[in-house]
Amino acid sequence: MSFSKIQAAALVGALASSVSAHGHLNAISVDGTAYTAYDPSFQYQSPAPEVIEWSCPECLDNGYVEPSMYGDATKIACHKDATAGAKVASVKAGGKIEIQWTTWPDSHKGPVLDYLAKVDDATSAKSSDLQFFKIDEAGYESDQWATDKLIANNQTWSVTIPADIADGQYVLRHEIIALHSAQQENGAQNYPKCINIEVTGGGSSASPTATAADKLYTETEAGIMVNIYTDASSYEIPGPALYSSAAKRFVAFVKKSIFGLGREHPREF
Ligand SMILES: *[C@@H]1O[C@H](CO)[C@@H](O)[C@H](O)[C@H]1NC(C)=O
Ligand SMILES: [Cu+2]
Repeated sequence: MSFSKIQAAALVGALASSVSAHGHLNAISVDGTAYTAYDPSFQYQSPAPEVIEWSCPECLDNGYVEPSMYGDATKIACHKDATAGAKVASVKAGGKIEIQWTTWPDSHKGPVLDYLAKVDDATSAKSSDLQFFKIDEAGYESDQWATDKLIANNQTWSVTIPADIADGQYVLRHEIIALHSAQQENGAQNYPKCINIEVTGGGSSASPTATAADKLYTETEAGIMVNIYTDASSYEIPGPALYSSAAKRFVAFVKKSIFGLGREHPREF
């Protein structure tokens, strides 16, 4: 049987989408201060601009990390062979970080997730040493994917730093997972980006339980291998449980105790 026109069109489409439409970060605003984002073309500048975002020379194609790489922290933590940014942005605990992408294709629907990893010195941190706790997650709600909301908000995602975490430096891991081909094995596409921050004025010294990058996801968990064309409304966001501040966890505990309604992974409400 010959290679059909449909197969050829699908192949051309897949190749085109792997190089063209994806974005990278365009700008990062930390507590209202604008910071330059990393651009993969920086590798051709000498000296390369120093920024708070991690460098990823392999990201010239604006490509993704695939599920077969989930066991490799040097890929899934902060994108392929990424290395620490030279600068660090200061943010107050409870403060806000606005992360803007250059563009995002409407077809690449999926969740947006944000994590923090506590580090001594973010500028010399290594992917394989990062231990992440999740501070923000959005999947499918009210007929909208998180990526639809990001596109509608000028390609921008807003992350609030927990008010109760310990002061010090962290690597913020911001990630979109595109699920348009996730009905097949190894079909999900992870787009992680890392940003160096220093948290000041934290309300307490909470040190949430954290997970190494190579343990964040498995290739076949419900939120990674999923048919979004049939199962969007029951979508389960992947990765470890969301960290919520002590007060929120107390409310979740009371609700669970009284109503027996608590989720296994309590969410913010
Ligand atoms: C969207 O972002 C661009 C680039 O950062 C900015 O110039 C523009 O004013 C923003 N648009 C809105 C509606 O905020
Ligand atoms: Cu694509």
